[in-house]
Amino acid sequence: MAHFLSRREFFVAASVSAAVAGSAPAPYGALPSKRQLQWHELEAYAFLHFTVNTFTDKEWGYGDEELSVFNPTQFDADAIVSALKAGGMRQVILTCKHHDGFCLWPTKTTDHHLLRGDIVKDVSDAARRQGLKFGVYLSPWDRNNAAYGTPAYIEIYRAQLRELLTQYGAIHEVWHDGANGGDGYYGGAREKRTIDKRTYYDWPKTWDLVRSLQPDAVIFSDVGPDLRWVGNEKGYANDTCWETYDPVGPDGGPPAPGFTRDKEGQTGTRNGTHWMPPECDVSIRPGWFWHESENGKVKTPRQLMDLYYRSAGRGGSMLLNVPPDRRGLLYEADVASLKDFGAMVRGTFQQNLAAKAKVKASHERSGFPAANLLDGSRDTYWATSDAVRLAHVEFTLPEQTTFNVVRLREYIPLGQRIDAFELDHWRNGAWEPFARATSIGSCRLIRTDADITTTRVRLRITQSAACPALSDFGLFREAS
Ligand code: FUL
Repeated sequence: MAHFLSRREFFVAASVSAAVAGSAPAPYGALPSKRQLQWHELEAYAFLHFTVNTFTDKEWGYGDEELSVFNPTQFDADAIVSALKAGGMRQVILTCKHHDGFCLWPTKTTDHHLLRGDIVKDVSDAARRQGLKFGVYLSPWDRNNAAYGTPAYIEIYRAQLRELLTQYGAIHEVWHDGANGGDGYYGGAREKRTIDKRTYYDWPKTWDLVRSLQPDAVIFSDVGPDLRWVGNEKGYANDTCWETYDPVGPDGGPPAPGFTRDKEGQTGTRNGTHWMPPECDVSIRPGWFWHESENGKVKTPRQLMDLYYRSAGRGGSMLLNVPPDRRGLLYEADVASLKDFGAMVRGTFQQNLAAKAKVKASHERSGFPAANLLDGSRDTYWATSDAVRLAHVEFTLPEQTTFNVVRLREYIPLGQRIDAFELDHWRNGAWEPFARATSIGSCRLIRTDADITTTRVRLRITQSAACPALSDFGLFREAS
């Protein structure tokens, strides 16, 4: 079969040959895999929490729910996916089985599944039709299954994964929850079962299975291997947030999902041994599942935008939960908020106000001109020559320009190199600093407190572990 290089492959190949010729910078530290690079481009995507809880008004089902409880009357996967798409979501992850053990597909592994239809099929088909990627959440904790706590359950869990990863086309993310509260129905035993989170699930074996069935899927858990939990369910990473991370257990020993120093995920580890960027999960409502009592507590587009800056804008992703209601549709208030949020993101970033700037860089490396920062592509980049860590780039705008958002991206195939930077604008005949920050990684968004109107902006790299390599610089005015 003829193999044509994709744009990314072409540029990676080009930079590799440039490296051979001695002009491309050497990579620094842990590097992203191809599947992680693809994931970085998603930036915002959705979670759908949907199970018996939607009908019983709970957050954690006990596992003894009647199958007939799950009874959406107007379920419409296309309507759900198109509302998510309007909100700018590029992927959808479905809770195929939550802690209650109720499966949203007609699995052969247990009788505890929906009575008719196949919600996993409907949502994955709708996502594919509308150009969104699809991911699966499969709760390791199963409060229904009689075998939970024994080795037999691990085989059931893997068989469920195998069904999900072989029957529904391409899967782009697999989500392993670390939560476990102990008690449950467990086939009628109604007791508390405690497992050793470090050993019971034998995660490496399960992840090998995921790799063998869906090699392009990123795997999320508290400890990766591809994506880390950001350590809170409020949807934000810290202002300093590294793409690399070395998770450890609460006791300082080996970590496992549900057995980490959670809060460390918010910042990550500078110079960590693993490229393991943060996924920032949050619900559009207080709970993960739909509750009538929360219909008046839907986050506003402004609140969602702020979370976008603090997740996607700090090198991670925004994973926004929008739970279907008892009809099997997204509730009107959620749909309205999503729509306005999506319009705000699109409106803000549709035009780079620096696109026509004249660019002048210090210590520019030949063949990697700073003008590449403005071409809107992640595949071209600017870099300084090897010995230069501190550098600056000036952008002279064709006219007085007003902005309040700055976007920077490092060329991450070469690792996370930059430690700190500052931004200045030209005001009354002199440079005046207006922002100072640390980590950049795949995407750094700076939202200024006030509008800035100027004809010149300057980026100063003030600390870098290796010569800086940036792929994007943009100025934007936030759409209201
Ligand atoms: C947690 C779960 O316990 C919640 O119910 C929800 O699924 C959230 C995304 O993860 O660990």
